[in-house]
Amino acid sequence: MLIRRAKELTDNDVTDRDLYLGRRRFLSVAAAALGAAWVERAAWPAPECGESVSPDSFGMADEVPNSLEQITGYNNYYEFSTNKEAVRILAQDLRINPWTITVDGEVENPLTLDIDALLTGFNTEERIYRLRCVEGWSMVIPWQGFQLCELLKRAKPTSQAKYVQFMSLKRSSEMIGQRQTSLDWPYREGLRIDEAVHPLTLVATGLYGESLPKQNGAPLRIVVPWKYGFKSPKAITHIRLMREQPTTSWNTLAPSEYGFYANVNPDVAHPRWSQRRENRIGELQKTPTRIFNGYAEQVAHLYQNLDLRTHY
Ligand SMILES: Nc1nc2c(c(=O)[nH]1)N[C@H]1C(S)=C(S)[C@@H](COP(=O)(O)O)O[C@H]1N2
Ligand SMILES: [Mo]
Repeated sequence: MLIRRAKELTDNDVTDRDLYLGRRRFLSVAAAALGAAWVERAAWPAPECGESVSPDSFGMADEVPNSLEQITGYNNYYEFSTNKEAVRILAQDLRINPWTITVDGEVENPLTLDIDALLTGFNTEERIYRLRCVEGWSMVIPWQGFQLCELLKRAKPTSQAKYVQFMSLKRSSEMIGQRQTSLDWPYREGLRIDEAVHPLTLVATGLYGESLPKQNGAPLRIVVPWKYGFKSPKAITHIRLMREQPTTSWNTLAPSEYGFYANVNPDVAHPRWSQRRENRIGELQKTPTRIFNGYAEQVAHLYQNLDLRTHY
């Protein structure tokens, strides 16, 4: 296992970590190994932006993915329907080619890429992530994708860029759920910039080795595995770097139920139900929900100065 505390490092660990990080980088990190900050970082050797992650890192190899049938047959996608079983059929009406994505706002280099550039121009890898819906169900999904930081880097965020807003497609001719006012369209989400450039934050372009199914957000969606599923917007067309915290669809609809942070947290109940346990799709017994959806080693340091009860 790669996840160990600095004070427990042995020669074997050093070899593992050395291989993982590359010798030069390991030496420079080791040289800076002083105090609590190091223990924090040593918990998980975060890769550089665009550097791939070893498959046994953050428990990826331990999780058994849900079946393709489960992942593509039970979906939240309000643009099509609030009925999770109907989405797989209704979403097939969406035309996903041509498709462009624009990155603008607080950037030096605003850009618009078409889907082919996105599918070929980045460091795509497999990431097996848990997905925990705020409603209390969860799955394990083997995504293909690349780190969002890679895309943001190309746009060169300015020093004023503190937040990132995502906008999904608005096209009610094909997205028939948009004829309903269940949410204000387009679907909008957002992250703090340090969350957005975290190496776990993915632009997903496929799953199970195939291009992304339409019901899962084709041609591309964001995946933020330590947050409730609604923070992982599908079918995005626009990313805007911002100075202020962006408004988001679910938070606008019901601020007391869906916070901006929405970190998975068994200790903070939803106003209408407990978040202590979850129903892993396909399993009979409920399973305990984990803080940050099991990714605390990787992300807890982002929230050191935040009260997770008020910033839910
Ligand atoms: N554009 C858009 N993105 C969305 C949603 C949605 O309704 N519209 N639902 C969210 C919710 S609530 C969840 S749980 C996940 C579900 O992702 P999946 O269907 O791929 O499992 O997508 C999220 N992304
Ligand atoms: Mo969800």
